[in-house]
Amino acid sequence: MSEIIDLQPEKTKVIISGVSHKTADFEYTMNELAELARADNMEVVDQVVQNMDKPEGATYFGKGKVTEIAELANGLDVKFLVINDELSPSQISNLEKQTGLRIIDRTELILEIFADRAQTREAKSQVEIAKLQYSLPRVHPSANSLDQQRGGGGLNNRGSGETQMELDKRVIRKRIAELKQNLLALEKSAATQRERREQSGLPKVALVGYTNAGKSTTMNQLLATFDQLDAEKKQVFEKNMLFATLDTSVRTIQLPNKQKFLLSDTVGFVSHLPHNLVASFKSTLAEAADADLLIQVVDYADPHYHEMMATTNQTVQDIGVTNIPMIVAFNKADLRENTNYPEIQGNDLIYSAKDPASIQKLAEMITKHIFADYHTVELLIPFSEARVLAELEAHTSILEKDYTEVGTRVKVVLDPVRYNKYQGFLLKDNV
Ligand SMILES: Nc1nc2c(ncn2[C@@H]2O[C@H](COP(=O)(O)OP(=O)(O)OP(=O)(O)O)[C@@H](O)[C@H]2O)c(=O)[nH]1
Ligand SMILES: [Mg+2]
Repeated sequence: MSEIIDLQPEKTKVIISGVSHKTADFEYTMNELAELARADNMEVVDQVVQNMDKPEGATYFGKGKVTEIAELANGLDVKFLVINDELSPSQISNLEKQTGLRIIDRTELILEIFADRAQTREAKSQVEIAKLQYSLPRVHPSANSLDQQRGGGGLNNRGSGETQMELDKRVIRKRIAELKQNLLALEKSAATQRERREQSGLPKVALVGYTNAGKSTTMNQLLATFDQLDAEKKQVFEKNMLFATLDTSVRTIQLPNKQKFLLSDTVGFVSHLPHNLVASFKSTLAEAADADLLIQVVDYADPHYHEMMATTNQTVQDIGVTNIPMIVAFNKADLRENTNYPEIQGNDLIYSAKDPASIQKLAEMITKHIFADYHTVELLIPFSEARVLAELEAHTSILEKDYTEVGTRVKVVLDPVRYNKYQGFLLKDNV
């Protein structure tokens, strides 16, 4: 009999905890924290909540709670405590001393998941910068090390400890500078690619939304429906886990009427996304900031979809996106009871990314939005104006083309700028 080998790494047992300020979304953020912990290969064995107006300055939890947590962890043989907030460096070190537990705050947890998921050089550098920035104020003097725990560490040791700490910080700062330099080079080439796409004159549509909402699935289904030739090799990674996508992918989609647009899929959001991380990912998110239309994908089957939308809207604002029209696409309708789909409601769509009719509807809505001020016209281009024909062929959707005695007749879809530019060749307007 062959032996069964379990390749899953062992799960780390943790207790999750938080201070409830009696806000409505506390329970939701605690559930989300449990999900995040699971995404980082942890097993949540218990949960501790303290109700109070605001956390204690020195230890985050009150004195009694700290003792309670230490005893609970001891009884459950747990060595890690995950906390639903970003803590100050001194809160973390005080709590670690008083409980004997390793404290992981929300920010560190999210950074860990991102670090684990990052695949490309760009994503890896972005995450490393955010992690180093997080660690900078948390570098302890080495007096905090084993030596001191044993009761050693007089004045002299302390002095050398501080020197070591300064040294550590210098090394970290240097590494951050190095990574930023490398990123700059990568960003430049991403910006160049963006410019090249800009010159293509194609409208840009970006999928945004909470992690695991179905953005990548939506992109893949649009590709499979409208770009059958290359769909397979253009597919992006989709999976039932938090932060499946960390990089931006851009694909060209051609609709049956030959109109083309660029579709981008990017990193998903979560509430209280660490500030450093958002800053680091700004370049990755630039595709969204550049878009002509945003599609916010929402997991309509999740009872907390309202909070998820609020988080998404906030994050979109944080990355400096304003004034871009948005379609809210309520996904996973197949998992809800008594929900008709696909169904258009005003500017929004209720759909399932796994349902072909839904994907058709979504494509129609996209078309309506981005091609609203486009004109389908017939032009007659004299043979002497070969350059005009070349430009049309490169940058627009030509629906029909034939040759007459006086020139080339084309039926073509023009954006507003080109519509004005080629008035002189107009044969038939708005056909
Ligand atoms: N039942 C059902 N499942 C769906 C639907 N759309 C997506 N899913 C599933 O939801 C999970 C997450 O989908 P993704 O497309 O990876 O989600 P995402 O928004 O790209 O997530 P991140 O990359 O983490 O931000 C996958 O397991 C999908 O198969 C849907 O309409 N119905
Ligand atoms: Mg994705």
